[in-house]
Amino acid sequence: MNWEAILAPYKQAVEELKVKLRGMRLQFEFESSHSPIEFVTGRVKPIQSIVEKAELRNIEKDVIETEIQDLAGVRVVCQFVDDIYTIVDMLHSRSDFSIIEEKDYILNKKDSGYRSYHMIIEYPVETIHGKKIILAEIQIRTLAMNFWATNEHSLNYKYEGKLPVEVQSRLQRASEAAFKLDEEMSKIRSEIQEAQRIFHRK
Ligand code: 0O2
Repeated sequence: MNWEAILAPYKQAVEELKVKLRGMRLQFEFESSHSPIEFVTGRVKPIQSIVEKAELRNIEKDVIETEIQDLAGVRVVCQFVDDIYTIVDMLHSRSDFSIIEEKDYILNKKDSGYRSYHMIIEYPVETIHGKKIILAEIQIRTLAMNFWATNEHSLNYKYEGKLPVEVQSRLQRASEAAFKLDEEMSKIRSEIQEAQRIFHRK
């Protein structure tokens, strides 16, 4: 398989989506209002992990592009939980892509302790062969959720998905602590934002 050629439109989509989402952040900044976006990252799934995921789930090569929905992935990281839903609402009103699936792993956290809001979108990319509509995943989460997910992801990689029970239970506790942190920060949100406005003006 010519992976480079297959993944080229996905690479372009990730770059375009990063520009667009970072543009939202800049616009909030120019208007001197609180930005619901802290930062934006993106990646094309590495070939090795595409192959591994396809093997694990018995996905045939010719359906990889429809069955693996996160070949293109962008991540929006927010300060507060409410910001996540502000972004979700804003993404709903956009006309440059359509949302085909949403998973709220904040209201329904995963057994692992994972929390995040996921959107699968259909995104049109202009290629040298014409328009190609690809699937992309947008993950929206708080800084605390991101901290937890990044660490859990590293541990899963280290233990090849077979986490020792002790590590699993620590991760469960860490997940609850991250959730509590988000709750506590939300309660003093207006104070934090006021402080950050003053800081910005200086
Ligand atoms: P990577 O290495 O990040 O690319 P589904 O078929 O809907 O049950 P699917 O397709 O895996 O499952 O979708 P889901 O559950 O929305 O997860 C997609 C991505 O979300 C994952 O991609 C991870 O990035 C992230 N994710 C989901 N669950 C967890 C979790 O328990 N811990 C962490 N750290 N991340 C999670 P990949 O391909 O698994 O991994």
